[in-house]
Amino acid sequence: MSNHLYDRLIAPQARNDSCFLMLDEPGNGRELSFAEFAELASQFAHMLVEHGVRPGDRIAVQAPKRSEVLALYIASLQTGAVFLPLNTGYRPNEITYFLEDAIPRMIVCGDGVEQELQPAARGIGAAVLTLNADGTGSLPKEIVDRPRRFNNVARGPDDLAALLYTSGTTGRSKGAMLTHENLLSNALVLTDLWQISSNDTLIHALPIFHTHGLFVAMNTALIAGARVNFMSGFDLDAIIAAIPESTLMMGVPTFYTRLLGDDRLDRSLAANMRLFVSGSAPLLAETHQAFVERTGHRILERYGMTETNMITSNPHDGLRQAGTVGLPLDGVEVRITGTDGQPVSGDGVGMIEVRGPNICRGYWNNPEKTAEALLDDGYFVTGDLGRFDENGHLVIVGRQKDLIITGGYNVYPKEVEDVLNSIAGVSESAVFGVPHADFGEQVIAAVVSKTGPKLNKSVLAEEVEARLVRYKHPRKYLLLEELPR
Ligand code: MCA
Ligand code: AMP
Repeated sequence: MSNHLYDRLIAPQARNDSCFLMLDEPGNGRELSFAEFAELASQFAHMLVEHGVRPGDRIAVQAPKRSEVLALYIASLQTGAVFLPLNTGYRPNEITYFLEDAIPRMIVCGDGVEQELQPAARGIGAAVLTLNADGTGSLPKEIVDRPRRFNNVARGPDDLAALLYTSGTTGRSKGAMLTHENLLSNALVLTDLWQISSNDTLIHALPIFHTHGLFVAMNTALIAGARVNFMSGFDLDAIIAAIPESTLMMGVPTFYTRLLGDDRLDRSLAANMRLFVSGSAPLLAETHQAFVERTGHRILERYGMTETNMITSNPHDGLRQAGTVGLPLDGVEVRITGTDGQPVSGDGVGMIEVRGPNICRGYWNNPEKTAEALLDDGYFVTGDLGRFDENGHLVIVGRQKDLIITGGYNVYPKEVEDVLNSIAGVSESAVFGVPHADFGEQVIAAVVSKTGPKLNKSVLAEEVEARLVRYKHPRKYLLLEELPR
């Protein structure tokens, strides 16, 4: 049956025996062809159906970066389910919130956290399967001897394909509801714009629980029939070794500053490379320039959001201008509005608002936040401030939302402050970002104690450690008598 996203991502590759994934994971061999991957996904689809997964059900996955997770993503599409990837570093209390909000039919996690997630899973009646970094766990066992073909459930453009949680300035994380068409339209435009083809080999060192690593990188590679060097994470030596054999890399700015910090990066190393793409956080103009001088390559910067997929991109051919995020993608409209909500003329600064087939349907179970973000005329309010330059390129000048981006991960100060403020002895706190050479920004907390015994920094750190994923942790605590206002 017709399945909007699957039919473009996988169906054309279903008999393609050429290499799709180059894997460094135990138990899977070195390479997986497109055809083998399609069969693996179908086996997972049979498994999902046997577990009672119905169209519209959510499949929550907090599992290591392995090809089985990609296959589960595709299997979710095939069965009409909604894929819900979760950061592998989230603490059980963070995961419990997502589970209780999304009420998935199935949860896939590592053996190490299974026991901790079981009570929440029982509460919502979800099955729990496990997948570990070494490929062991109950999930892989479940697909042995399953048929390698699956009759897909019919899905149209507006059906949900994925639910990705993204934090907000106020309140808890919200699940952005992404449809088949949101993902497909964006992947088609990017594949075309960045001229990705079956001649490409992509260095994939990003996590696959975010838009960047999962959709921008993997959907485009699938559509183009490109080969993917699927690395378990960012390993500088592995990337340096892969560059001469590769043509394409996608990364956050930290990838590029780390590469620049290594003397092995030079023109000859990068001679085979066709394109370096950066996004998720601002790429400093000096990083762009240093990269040109060292390698001869102009990093192509693009801009997007979980809720909108990619919005703008610098051109493949033409002016790739440092400090700008480029032109609106084909089919995507971008406008700048003032505080009165009216479009700003010329190069005036204002709120970046976006409309197009890439914009999510809204937030799961959250009509109020949906109404705040999605305007009646279809524009989505990004919370980013920007202006257009004389070439029509978008320049992001700041953010109206209170957000720190560290190494491409978003930290909303309010969420960290809420944890700090709940600790006995804390009167109030302020969490903010300071520039950081490796991560772009670093999280710092200023904390005021209630009158009484002085606060102990290690108590603060312990509490934060238990309740928040590592990248949200303040790297420094300033104990103050009062907050400077
Ligand atoms: C790791 N650490 C971090 C971060 N990553 N701390 C703050 N911010 C981070 N991003 C911690 C580690 O836990 C460790 O802590 C210490 O910092 C050093 O870790 P290191 O080994 O250097 O880190 P790493 O494993 O090499 O990871 C750095 C990384 C990674 C490769 C930059 O953070 C990463 O893959 N970032 C990409 C995130 C991403 O995909 N973002 C896209 C979302 P300790 O040793 O003290 O325990 S945005 C998106 O999808 C939108 C739509 C878009 O536009 O793309
Ligand atoms: P998220 O939805 O968590 O993926 O984060 C999206 C946010 O990341 C955007 O609203 C921007 O603030 C920021 N972002 C993404 N790409 C860029 C970029 N190229 N330059 C500056 N900020 C970016």
